[in-house]
Amino acid sequence: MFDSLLEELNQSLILNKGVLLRVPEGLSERYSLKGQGVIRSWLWDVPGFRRWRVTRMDVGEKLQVFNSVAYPSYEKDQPIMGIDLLWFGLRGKLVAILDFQPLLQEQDYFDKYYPGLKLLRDRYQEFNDQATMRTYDMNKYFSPWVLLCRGGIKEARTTLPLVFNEFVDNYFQLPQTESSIKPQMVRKLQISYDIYSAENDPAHGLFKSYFGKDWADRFLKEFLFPQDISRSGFEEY
Ligand code: BLA
Repeated sequence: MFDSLLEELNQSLILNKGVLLRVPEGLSERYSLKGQGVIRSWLWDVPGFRRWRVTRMDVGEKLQVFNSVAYPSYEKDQPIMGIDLLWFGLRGKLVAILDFQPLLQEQDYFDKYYPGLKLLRDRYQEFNDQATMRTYDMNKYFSPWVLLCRGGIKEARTTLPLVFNEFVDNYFQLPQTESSIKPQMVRKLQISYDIYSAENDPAHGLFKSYFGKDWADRFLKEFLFPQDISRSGFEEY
């Protein structure tokens, strides 16, 4: 599950002149201590973005994960792109969340960046489950049009691939007009997104149980939500 979506995202990144970067030693691939799962991650350098990360976790029928976050350059005030897809095969349950995560919860900002996402959500009612959010505060870094689906095999196989495709295309087509937020402020807001996300991420326990506490702590701090990547230089692949 999700490999075709990963492939589709990779193709989009290449089309948008993305180049693979080196992931810090030890974080690019890790097998479970219990010997039944693997997690792999990639980092992309994409023009207009300061960081684009992708993670795929494969624990067979038990759990499949596809997670990606894109941070625009500090010179741009575009929303952060967030994707979190989970498939619990034994129960046949899909949890899919896709959002343009806003830096500001303001009308002008929504008017500028959200017409596409609004249309998308109007067309896919199955992705309208945001009322079921528990661990995150909807008003912080989620948009009013977050696509959230708690579904089954039908949604996973038929609707999700369509939504995913349009969602990614839409994100690349966001307006490129001048930023109305100063780079220093964008930086602050992106860092506080990482701090907030690291505190609220429901995945830490999961990572700990599969890959051990030390690795889970490092993965969260260094890869998922490093707060400010400009302090550590990544080499080109
Ligand atoms: C929910 N995400 C979850 C859950 C898990 C993960 C286990 C709970 C599933 C459930 O509700 O049954 C797992 N999150 C992961 C994993 C990674 C991760 C494995 O980050 C890393 C590889 N989460 C994000 C991003 C978004 C996001 C970028 O990482 C934004 C689109 C959202 N995840 C998100 C939301 C929920 C969730 C909104 C539902 C939580 C809730 O009910 O409040």
